[in-house]
Amino acid sequence: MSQDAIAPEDPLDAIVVGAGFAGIYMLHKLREMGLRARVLEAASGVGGTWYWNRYPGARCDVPSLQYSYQFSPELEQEWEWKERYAPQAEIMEYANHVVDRFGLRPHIQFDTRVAAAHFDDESGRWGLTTEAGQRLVADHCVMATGCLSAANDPPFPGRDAFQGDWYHTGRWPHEGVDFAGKRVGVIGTGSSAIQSIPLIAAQAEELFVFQRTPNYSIPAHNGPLDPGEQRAIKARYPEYRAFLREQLIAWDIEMNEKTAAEMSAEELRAECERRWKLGGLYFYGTTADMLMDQRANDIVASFVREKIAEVVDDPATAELLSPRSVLGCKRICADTGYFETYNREHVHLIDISGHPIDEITPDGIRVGDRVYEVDAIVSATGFDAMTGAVDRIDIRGSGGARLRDKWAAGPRTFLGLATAGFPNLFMISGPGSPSVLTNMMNSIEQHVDFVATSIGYLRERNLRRIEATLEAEDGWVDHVNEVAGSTLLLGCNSWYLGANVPGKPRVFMPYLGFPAYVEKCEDVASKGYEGFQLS
Ligand code: FAD
Ligand code: N01
Repeated sequence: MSQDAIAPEDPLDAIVVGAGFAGIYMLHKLREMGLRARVLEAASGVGGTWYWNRYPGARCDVPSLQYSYQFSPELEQEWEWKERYAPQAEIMEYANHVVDRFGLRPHIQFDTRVAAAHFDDESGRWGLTTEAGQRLVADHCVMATGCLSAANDPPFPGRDAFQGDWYHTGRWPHEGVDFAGKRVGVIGTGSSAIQSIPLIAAQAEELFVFQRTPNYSIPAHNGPLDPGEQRAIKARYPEYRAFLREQLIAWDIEMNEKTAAEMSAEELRAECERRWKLGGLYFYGTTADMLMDQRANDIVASFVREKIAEVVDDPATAELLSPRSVLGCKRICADTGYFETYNREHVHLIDISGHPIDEITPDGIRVGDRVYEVDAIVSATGFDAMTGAVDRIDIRGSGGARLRDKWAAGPRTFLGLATAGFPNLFMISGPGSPSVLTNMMNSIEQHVDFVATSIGYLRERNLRRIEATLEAEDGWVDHVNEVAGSTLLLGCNSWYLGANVPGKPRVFMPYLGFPAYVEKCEDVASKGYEGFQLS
């Protein structure tokens, strides 16, 4: 692929930023439409999340047969998943297979980080500049930059002086890390920490886990995928996918239709036990009202705390590991032997809820008077979610308006797809879309299809510009907030609210309700892109 600038007189039809599952499918759709498109990707390979997050134990929490593309029935049939929940390596293999199967690799430019994207009112085109200074021009720009791709790496004082090794789970070395014989500190107890801690503990000589807030985690019960189950799903894939699209979070969690109040105490207890055995995120479906009704949530949450107390030998450690917040207001974690790990003598839980990490010293982590001496630190501190990746690009729309300024008090979009003042710019799973509250493969495909159809619609009619109206955007932002406000999802300091990044405005970013969302998108398209201005 030529690194030369594309002359303004020879622009591309579209530039896609990012080669995760969103960028891969977007490129495929655009090429299918006969358009000249290129993907720019900061990494040296495809896969996005699964390229970067190679920490021990990284795997999907959506069953493999659901976390996969549905756009190609042939692909759907020929790919054989090996485990119930696919590990990172298997998902990477799948991403690479898709890219080669559909001949996409020559159109992806790797090791290319986009630094700026500016809209030119005169030509009606986007000009992109890479960190290396390459300039490209295109009619449309699609940000497929990911909801969880911008690492949140808190600037702990003294960090640069640390003499050991420093890792972030979302930037894990490709060659792997050997912790044998090492004293290790893990900062954070979110999903990434919960997946990696048991495996790091199995290697390390001593492990210190620095916990600010405990998390709800349910055993995943991963294992080989039953070939019979795989055959059965494949035999009815279209029907199964249609069923998934009808679900609130676009995946099959066997949602209980009864509310807590509609069940007897015994029935509810039995359902909690059944869900515990089903494992992982099936727990979201324990009662129909778990995310709406505090009482229902309290009952299910206290069941999880009981399980933690049963598993963890030391009562004080069990108590520290027991979350008190709303179950599900942060994404529930799925683990393999997480709580059990704290029964190992060389694993120590350090409570930093009342007193944060003061500093990183050359040989460890200081909290108050005590320095925990370690050879390696794993920052499992998550992501500047949903807005981080786009915010890190200098995006300027019509009249030179900066997206960072427009979003200073929180992101504002119409459908999480577009934002007023930024014509011909689309986002895949942007803030205001169901995205992270769904099986993201479903959300990604739905978004890409919407964007591709919109571009096709414009071209058929010789139109050159599409832009969300301020009115539609304001209405949508109000609706997203209203839906979130009717749930318990605002009940803790989650990354859904941006609360994990100091200084980030507290705004609930995703939209709850995949089917209602799809219906809205279809309605918008059927009315000639109502809520967008076309010219
Ligand atoms: P990404 O995969 O994040 O890809 C975005 C790409 O854009 C990256 O490759 C990045 O390098 C590139 N990029 C960003 N900025 C720039 C720039 N300025 N210039 C050039 N390139 C850029 N979702 C689920 O539904 N189920 C799961 O079980 C699940 N597990 C997850 C586990 C982990 C550890 C994480 C972090 C996320 C998980 N997710 C899960 C969410 C996951 O992010 C999505 O499922 C999906 O992979 C997102 O695909 P994407 O293409 O939208 O974004
Ligand atoms: O990140 P997180 P993650 N000092 O933000 C702590 C997906 N995912 O990478 O809770 C000390 O959840 C922070 O503490 P607190 C999934 O959607 C899925 O684990 O803010 N601690 C928290 O404990 C997930 O939700 C899987 O008080 C600090 C942790 O770091 C999302 O990605 C696996 C701190 C960060 O947890 C993000 O998960 C992995 C500080 N300054 C990821 N700053 C699956 O299982 C932050 N923390 C599929």
